[in-house]
Amino acid sequence: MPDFSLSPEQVSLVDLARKFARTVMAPQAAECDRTGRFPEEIYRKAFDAGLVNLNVPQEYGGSGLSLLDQCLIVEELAYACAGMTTSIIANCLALEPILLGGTVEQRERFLKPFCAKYQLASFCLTEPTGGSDAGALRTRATRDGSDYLLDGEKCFITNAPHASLYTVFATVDPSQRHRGITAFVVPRSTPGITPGPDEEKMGHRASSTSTIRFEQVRVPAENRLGAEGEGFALAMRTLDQTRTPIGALATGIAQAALDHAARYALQRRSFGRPIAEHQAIQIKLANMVQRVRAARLLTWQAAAAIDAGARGTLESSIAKCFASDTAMEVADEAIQTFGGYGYMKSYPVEKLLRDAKLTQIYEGANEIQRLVIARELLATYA
Ligand code: COS
Repeated sequence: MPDFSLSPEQVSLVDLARKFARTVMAPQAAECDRTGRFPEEIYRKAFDAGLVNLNVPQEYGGSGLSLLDQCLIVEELAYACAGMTTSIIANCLALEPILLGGTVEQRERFLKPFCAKYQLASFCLTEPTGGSDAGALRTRATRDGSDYLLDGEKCFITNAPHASLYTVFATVDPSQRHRGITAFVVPRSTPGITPGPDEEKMGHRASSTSTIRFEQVRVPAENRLGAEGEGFALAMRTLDQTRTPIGALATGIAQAALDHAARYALQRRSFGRPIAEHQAIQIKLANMVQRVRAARLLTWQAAAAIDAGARGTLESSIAKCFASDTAMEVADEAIQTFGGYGYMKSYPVEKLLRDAKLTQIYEGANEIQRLVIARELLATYA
């Protein structure tokens, strides 16, 4: 019988993240959502609390947490504000290629100074002409002596205008499709980098998303992660690690929606009694709690499998896909439980629906997750 209880250390992590989320993040969440403000002071406090760079080993200055521990934290943060959580965990996504593909020397050179103080990093893969078909990216890496020159444009890049470090995927030869893709670590101080203005987004409005342009950006070959052509597999291995925390983030949104709906149902009255006593509402709540718990279990299962050494391609796609669909469904049902009030911006649940939507799209649209799941599944029957 598997033991799903948390260790005392994990309970402490949850307590730390919950306290931070509810006392520091939650009070600012509605204002940041309304104005689109990027609350950098909160991200600094998250860094001081040890809630940023969760995946980086302590020897390099990070928190050195297992994936399951990261998921426990991410769910708590997202319960308070998914947008802020996206900006906080974007560092994990951007730094993962250095952890997976960097040499010991590169990890020392990039991660130690980066993690020594508050800084943000961005993962630069998606381009205006292609997101799902990552193998078709067009940003060029042209060899020039002992350097490369990067030219191209990325889009939908979290934290791009605020980051001091970028992991950039570019191709040394587009005719080779994914076999030409190569990964580089690029400091913001390198000439030729221009982040675009913040996009006006439907949700996750406390996070920053923009394009970023690279024009004749000179990067020394010692900033290349792995060999030429190894970048695509490195991006996929990175996403195998980071899609599970997106499952946790979506679970946090879903749990918040369920909590709001249940509390509202107990105090809102219709036909002479609390609406929680109507079967129509009870059935909604019963379906919601099942989905939320299943999403959490699938997320924990994926994290535990990866922590135990599995590649996790199948498990992380299942967790991300199921939990994000759950967040959408549960937020939708929470709005329905609130009725007209649920549609109003002065109530908290419409934000949850807008935030949930992105979790079905980023780190691989759920159509791509289903493609990955089907491929992995069918391979076990072949
Ligand atoms: N780990 C390691 N290697 C992997 C891998 C993984 N999880 N997945 C694929 N690869 C390797 C394959 O083994 C193959 O290697 P070879 O060249 O040696 O044969 C290579 O990568 C190409 O794989 P594949 O044929 O599966 O590539 P496709 O172009 O058919 O599709 C998908 C790949 C669609 C799965 C990929 O493009 C993808 O995940 N797209 C979504 C991208 C995304 O999530 N973007 C969000 C960015 S962050 S917001």
